[in-house]
Amino acid sequence: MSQQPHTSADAAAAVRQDFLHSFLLDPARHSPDAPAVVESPGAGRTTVTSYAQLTALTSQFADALTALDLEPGARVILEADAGAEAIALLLACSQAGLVFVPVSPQTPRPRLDLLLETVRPALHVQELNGSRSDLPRPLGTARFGPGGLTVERAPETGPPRRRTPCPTDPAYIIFTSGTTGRPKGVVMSHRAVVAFYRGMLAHGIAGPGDRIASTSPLQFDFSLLNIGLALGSGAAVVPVPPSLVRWPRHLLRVLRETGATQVNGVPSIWRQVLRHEPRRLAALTGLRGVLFCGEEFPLPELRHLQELLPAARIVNCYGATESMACSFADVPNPLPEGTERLSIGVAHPGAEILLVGADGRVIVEPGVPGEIHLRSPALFSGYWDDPEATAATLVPDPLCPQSGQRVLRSGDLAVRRPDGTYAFAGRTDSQVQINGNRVELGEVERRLADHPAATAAAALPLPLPGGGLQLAAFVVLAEDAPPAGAGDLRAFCAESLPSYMVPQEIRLVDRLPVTAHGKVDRAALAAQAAEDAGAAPDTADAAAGGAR
Ligand code: 8PZ
Repeated sequence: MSQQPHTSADAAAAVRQDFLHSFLLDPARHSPDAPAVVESPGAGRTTVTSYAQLTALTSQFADALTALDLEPGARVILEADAGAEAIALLLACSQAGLVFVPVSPQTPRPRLDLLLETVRPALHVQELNGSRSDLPRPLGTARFGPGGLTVERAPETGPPRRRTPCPTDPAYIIFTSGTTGRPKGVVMSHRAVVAFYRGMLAHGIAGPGDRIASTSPLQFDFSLLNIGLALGSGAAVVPVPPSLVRWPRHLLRVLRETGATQVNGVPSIWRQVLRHEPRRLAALTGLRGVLFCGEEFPLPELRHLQELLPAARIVNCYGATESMACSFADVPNPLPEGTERLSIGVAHPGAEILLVGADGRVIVEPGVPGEIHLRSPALFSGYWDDPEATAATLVPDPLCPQSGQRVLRSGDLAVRRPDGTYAFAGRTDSQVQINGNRVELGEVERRLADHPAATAAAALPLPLPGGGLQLAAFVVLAEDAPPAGAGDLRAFCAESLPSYMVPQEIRLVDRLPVTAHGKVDRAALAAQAAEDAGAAPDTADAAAGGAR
């Protein structure tokens, strides 16, 4: 429990605690010499950045940003992978009252252009060796490195209309897949993200001395959870370069050389490690924890992980970018026989899950599926420049619509179990998770249908023989269109979609089957694909289940 402020200085300090940077760099939580960021980009090249160094770098970056005289709330595109400097830079944006928008250096140019048009940032920042060029004015451009921030072209902006950042201001914007074919910008305020961190830290998932490997790229908020969990606990974050995560030996080398005690990531990061390097994994006896989020962990793989790391605490974190996350539940070890679905627990302290039926009624009986609605101080402020989508997701409290309070309508189904915890039970819409990446099938379908040779397209997840899902698409070509093959369609998608949204398999078909309601019959497509692959009939159900 935090102490009550006694003086006006204490009160002002308490308000400052509601900003991302001051909360995470609060000296009360760590000692200056303790490691804050540990990196190992190549064999034998481990570097440690202490809290004192991270704080100094953050201030140096913040001074350079403040000198640009931008108004609070101006957006900064941060195009980088996670590392000590990138972390200092996002904290510096917070310190300077600016909103960071993390973007992968692998983002296709048309998608970056779309983001630039959408959020109209004041500044684009990349690493010293970043290759982005020809960025349009009036955008300012800068590069960052261990030596500080170098402004290449100052932003062209008017005099600031406001001066004082408030905790209700946006701290960051994260872009996720959108149903309408445009990515949706999830705006999170300082107050919301700090409220989330406070709720998360109450679970005691990490402590000083921990080294938390973060396997998610910076543009996903999972990496922000890891940074918050590590710095908020006085522990160190270990950003694993995205190019190494999918290579079991490289991943294990990073974990070994950095002395990682916890590994956080989507379930699919474990698949290749379990298959190819079980002994090397079991030899990492310093691993005390695993936290996963983003999708259900296939139970056979989870059991295998428990066997190899018998002493590790495994935490199932459930939630969506719109509230960063929602709940943390310890996975029982061993998993009881007959377990079909994992518990997602209950919402973190300060938040509450409510289940709502299709008829709008709040469900109180155990075992009856309903849509998760989340009441929380950590909800997003809205989708950037999209009031319609915001109103559809931040909805009046179903229990007391008169109050003006909004809750998050998640699109996720769950059932309450007799012990009061919840079990995840799929989606209400066509959002799917491919290797933990959120994909709106509609966004993929729109891109395919934009191809001059295509008249209709349906995307869906299909099971891979070795486990996991791949994104597949069925495309109908126009009769009079110039010839196009699956390779052309894939290349067309890759021009503007992130790689995880490019269908791995594209089939050309004469027509798309439809249901009695005239909707594309994805279950029939999945069944057809399973039949073609000679798979067991229940595989088709699994594929259709994620995309009702
Ligand atoms: C799940 C689960 C789960 C999510 N079991 N389905 C942020 C910070 C740390 C950890 C995780 C996050 C999330 N924002 C990650 C994430 O996946 N966000 S998302 O917005 O891209 O997707 C959210 C959706 O993924 C949820 O609505 C669920 O459908 C699904 N999901 N966690 C089963 N533990």
